[in-house]
Amino acid sequence: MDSAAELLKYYEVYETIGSGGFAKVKLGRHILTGEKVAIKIMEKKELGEDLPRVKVEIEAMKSLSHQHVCRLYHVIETNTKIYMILEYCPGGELFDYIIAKDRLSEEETRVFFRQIVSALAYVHSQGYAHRDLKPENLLIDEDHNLKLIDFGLCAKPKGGLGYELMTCCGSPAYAAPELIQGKAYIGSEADVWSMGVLLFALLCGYLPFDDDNCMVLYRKITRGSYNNPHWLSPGSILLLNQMMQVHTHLGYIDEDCITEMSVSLKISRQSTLQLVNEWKYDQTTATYLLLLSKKQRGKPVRIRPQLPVCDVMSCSPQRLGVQTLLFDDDDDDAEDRCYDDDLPWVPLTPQQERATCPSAEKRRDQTKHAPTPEREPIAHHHRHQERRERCRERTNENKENVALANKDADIFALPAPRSPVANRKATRPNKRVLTTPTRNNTNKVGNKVDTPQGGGSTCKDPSRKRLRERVEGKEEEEMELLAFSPERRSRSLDLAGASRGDSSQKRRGGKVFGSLERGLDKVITLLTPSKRRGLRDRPRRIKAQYNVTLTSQTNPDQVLNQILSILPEKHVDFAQKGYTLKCRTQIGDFGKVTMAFELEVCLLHRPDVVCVRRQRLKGDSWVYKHLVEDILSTSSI
Ligand code: 6BF
Repeated sequence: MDSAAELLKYYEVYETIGSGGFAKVKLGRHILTGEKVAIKIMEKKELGEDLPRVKVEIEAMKSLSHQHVCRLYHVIETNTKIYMILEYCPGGELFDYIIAKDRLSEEETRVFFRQIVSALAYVHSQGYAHRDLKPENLLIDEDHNLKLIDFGLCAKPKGGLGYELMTCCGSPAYAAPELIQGKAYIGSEADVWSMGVLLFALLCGYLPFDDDNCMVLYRKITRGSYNNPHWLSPGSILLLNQMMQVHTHLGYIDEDCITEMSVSLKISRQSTLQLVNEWKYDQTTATYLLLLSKKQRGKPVRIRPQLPVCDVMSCSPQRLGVQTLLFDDDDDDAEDRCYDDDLPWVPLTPQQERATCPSAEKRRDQTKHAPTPEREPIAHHHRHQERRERCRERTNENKENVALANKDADIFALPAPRSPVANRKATRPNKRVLTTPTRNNTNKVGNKVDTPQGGGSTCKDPSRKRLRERVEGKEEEEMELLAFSPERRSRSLDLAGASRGDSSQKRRGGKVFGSLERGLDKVITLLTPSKRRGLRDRPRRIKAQYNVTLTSQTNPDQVLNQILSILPEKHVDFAQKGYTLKCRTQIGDFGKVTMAFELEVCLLHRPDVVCVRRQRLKGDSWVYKHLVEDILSTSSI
């Protein structure tokens, strides 16, 4: 029987709502119940090597049942096609929701992020790792709840989730360092990293690690360097920092703690590391874990100098074990410690200095990199002097900071060093660097605060911000390749190239889509307004939705014409159906369509103005965001 006939026995099929690498998703209705569904349609012939991925997705979704995981209802397999009937999420992608709002408040982020965490905790508890977490893979249902989709890249390691995986997958911007480095990794840990990136995207409206050059992006991710915009609360900063932890070469033991301990113990870092790695649950273990705990609560990673009073109290090193190590109960005594020149001088690590004196950190700017294992070679007396000054500043500023950080302290549990998974986790000091804020003013303001020093690639000017490519469908699998192959990336995805006029596609006499391959339903001739009226007399009246851009105009034809005149400039091919423009960009790569979206001029109910409804059908979300922003802002509507 014909494939479609089999589907049509049970479902009414409506318009396409999206297409990925090898699947098309259509709206549908289950005939028996009348309920709406999403129908994912895959052509077996086109699947080729991706067929196993579809099987993986189906098997995973069959065994998952959770309020924030998209439900699979029905699988129809015919000779030529596979249909997956899935839960209907009319709110569309979380991605579009974020960009429509520029960014979300912490309150709204909290609601969504809890749902994401609960979905992932469940998925992990079932032995799966998702491996492609991004806001495009979270849909919003009719109750405004999130549903996780796209399990095509998920993995279920045979020995359980603690076992390492090797396949490099997902979208580079959301991928954990160990993943893009091609190392073995723990799937659930990689998901936690991606959740950190996702959380950042929710709170900021742009990506923490972004660059047009794959190698630069790769370096940013492996360093774990990103900028914290000024609007993030200390709690958010801390949480993000915890989620985007880079493994270090020290075998996933925290470098700062080791540095601090090695100085205090007066032994090499290597020896310190060996001692810690014995996990004897002795003084060394306790020191390490307590230092780590301090760090995780946003306190300086610091061992107290040995106080002379110890000798009086017979707290000899022997009695206490490896070495007498006294800890700060809190940081209240910081000032005393700083000014007490009689005490043995314990130098501060660069990280400690930052943690101790936020103002010093601000001067340095907010760009932070991986910790340097060695201490800074600054002359002793000079440092001493500097330290005094910093401590003076600190008494004014740091208490407040620590107090803020402490509010969130109990979110973070100490890692259990014995468990193989936790053993791999290293904590690192705050690190963040260059971000690429969007055009909105708030972000610009934020960017001023985040004056990066070293990297030089922060784009203050949004037009300079080049766009991230879609790594979707088949390309997702080749992520490793993409990460190392800038040429390939620019060949298929160079938007700037297209706007320079590299595209060979030229529009003539109003005909659109010219020789573009089959794809959008029909080639439509640009119609004059009078003919257009025949198709649709007047624009649709709609209610305000988040994928709608309001204009200040009242004449829809004028708005339409403004958009029509700008599209060729932006090298966007389009077909017109009444007040709807079906748009595509075709960039370089042998006529490959890299993006498809719709713009529809509509009338809003209240206020009575013209608006433009946008809908992305295909292509990288961030590229789409910038292109549509560009079109609508240049159209002067
Ligand atoms: C599982 C993949 C899925 O979709 C949008 C709507 C309705 C339902 C939004 C616009 C009508 C209703 C006007 C990929 C491209 C969108 C999502 C696509 C993948 N796996 C779905 C489920 C989609 C799924 C479930 N519901 N929907 C959906 C989306 N619209 N208004 N981007």
